[in-house]
Amino acid sequence: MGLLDGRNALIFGVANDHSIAWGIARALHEAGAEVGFSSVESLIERRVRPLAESIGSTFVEPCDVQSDEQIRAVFERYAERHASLDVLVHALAFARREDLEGAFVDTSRDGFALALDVSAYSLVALVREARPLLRAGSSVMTLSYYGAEKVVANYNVMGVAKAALEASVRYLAADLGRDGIRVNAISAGPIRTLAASGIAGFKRMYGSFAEIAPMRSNITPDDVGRTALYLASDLSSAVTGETIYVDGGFNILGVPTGD
Ligand code: NAD
Ligand code: 0WE
Repeated sequence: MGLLDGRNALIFGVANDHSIAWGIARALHEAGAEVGFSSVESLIERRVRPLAESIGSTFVEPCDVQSDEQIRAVFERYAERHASLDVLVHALAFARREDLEGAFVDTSRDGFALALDVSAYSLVALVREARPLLRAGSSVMTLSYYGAEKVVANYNVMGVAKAALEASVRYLAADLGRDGIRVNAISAGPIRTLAASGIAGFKRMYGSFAEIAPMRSNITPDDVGRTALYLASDLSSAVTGETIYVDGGFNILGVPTGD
């Protein structure tokens, strides 16, 4: 018997088998959930469908979260096949590469708007379109990062977007709480995914994380998946509006120096 037997989940943000979204998908599937996927069109056939099929999923739909129409279409198709949605996972972000290096003060108006649109507003848009399918006991979650709260070199406009995302989680939780729908964020430590590859200084930061974090090891998508399972299930029945750290304790340090 699984914690999520008979429940339906829909996960946005799988790019490949290193994605945090894929770690979450495996954890929810192992607990008995039926998992559907949405990702950008270009990734669907080569990357996402094979992964989906490996866990018996048939719902795989394209969506660029910058398009209200595409978001609406995904939930329309989901509603054709499912009466309700128990778990909604938002695991995506984007900023221009040029805005993830150099000085934050040089962020353009366009770059700022793009990062906030894809990385923060999209959660609001997804929840609004999902709402007819959500019911008492449903759980929504998103992925954040410590740069929302403290300055992390080069994270720049993404830090501002994650701050907006975490605030959006609180306002959404306040809106939907009366309907028994919960909304939370998982703030994960650095993980080597596609979104982290080629980031200036990520490798060095990833290496020193394991020397500095209280638990002295890096974070895996499976670590995130286990917290996602807790948030998706009734184990977290009275937890909403929170940002839960999955970071081996890194965020509790005042002066992160290691040994
Ligand atoms: P990833 O590259 O595997 O996933 C990012 C996803 O965002 C991709 O699937 C990409 O297609 C999607 N995406 C980007 N623009 C989109 C758009 N316009 N429409 C739809 N999808 C779009 O990387 P990941 O590290 O698994 O990232 C997942 C989430 O986890 C992100 O929110 C990221 O900020 C967050 N996060 C990552 C780390 C880390 O160190 N990797 C740490 C904490 C939080
Ligand atoms: O949220 C993220 C990364 C999100 C991301 C990644 C990219 C790379 C490719 C958003 N937009 C883009 N745009 C691209 O063109 N993380 C938490 C991972 C990450 O990114 C960093 C980090 C960490 C950690 C950037 C600078 C410093 C640390």
